[in-house]
Amino acid sequence: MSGAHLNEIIQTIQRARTVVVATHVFPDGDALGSQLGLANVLEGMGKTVIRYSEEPVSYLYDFLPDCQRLVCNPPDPLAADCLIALDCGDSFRLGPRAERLLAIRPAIVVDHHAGHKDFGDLRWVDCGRASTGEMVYDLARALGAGISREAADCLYAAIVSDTGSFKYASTTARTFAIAGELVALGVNPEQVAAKLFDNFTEQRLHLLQAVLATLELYGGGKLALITATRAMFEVTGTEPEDSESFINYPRSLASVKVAVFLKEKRDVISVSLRSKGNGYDVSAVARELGGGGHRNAAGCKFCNGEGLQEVRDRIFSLVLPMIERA
Ligand SMILES: [Mn+2]
Repeated sequence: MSGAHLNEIIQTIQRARTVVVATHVFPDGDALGSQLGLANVLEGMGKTVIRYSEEPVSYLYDFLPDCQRLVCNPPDPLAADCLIALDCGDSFRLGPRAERLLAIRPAIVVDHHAGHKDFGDLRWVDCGRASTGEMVYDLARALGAGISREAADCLYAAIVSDTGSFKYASTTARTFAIAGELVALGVNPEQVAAKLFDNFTEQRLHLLQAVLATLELYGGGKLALITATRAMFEVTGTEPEDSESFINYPRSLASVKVAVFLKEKRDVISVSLRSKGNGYDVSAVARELGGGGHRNAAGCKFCNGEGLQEVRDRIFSLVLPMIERA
């Protein structure tokens, strides 16, 4: 375990009495698992912990221990001894109240995003790590803290989420070693996987049916596109969060190198990008369009009234040349 400010991070956390733990907006399994897991670890060390989240947690993750303890109001910056921002590649990912959160000093940043843009006072950023959950595990060990069953469940869910169930190229021997230690602490992998993946409602399956019917292939089968329109959400009585993980279906095609999922939400079109292997860096595509992420999993948003066709064309103008180059 190494990092520019790691020793200072450990000393700062050890000294702190009140800690605010935050993560990125629209939090995924790694974000929430890391946040709730670390919060639990810190409470185990006798600290007062404030779990900040911009919005209430999605039903997809409400099985995570202590998620009902997330609060939507940032505390008075003077009332906390430090902030820990987890899984945020950029300060704006902390949400509209990032500035107020970052007024809590020192601000500690733990992250693994490619193209991470430095912010905060003390940083541990390692793009070679498969998940922030993995880094939180190492941080807990470096703090000499105990890891409860609840914290272990959170960190395991974080790791499974960000490695695509140990499938992505970012998965290392260290990832498995940490997952193994979490299982030794009592995590039941079948239970966590069931909560994360076998959690569909009937409406959500109907949404999947409609979305998969939009499948289109380009670039000799290397590029797959699926689309979820506003009408599909309305007809099936679902919300955009119900389309979480649908991107894995086009990605599952043997010929596909890059999968693209366009989601038409109320006034935004969000784009999920997935790729396989080292030759297709979708985080570069996302960054070019104002988003971010990892080499094999990234995303961006279009908020200026662009139509689906226009968004598709902009994505393809970057992805198709990448496919031809590889
Ligand atoms: Mn992550």
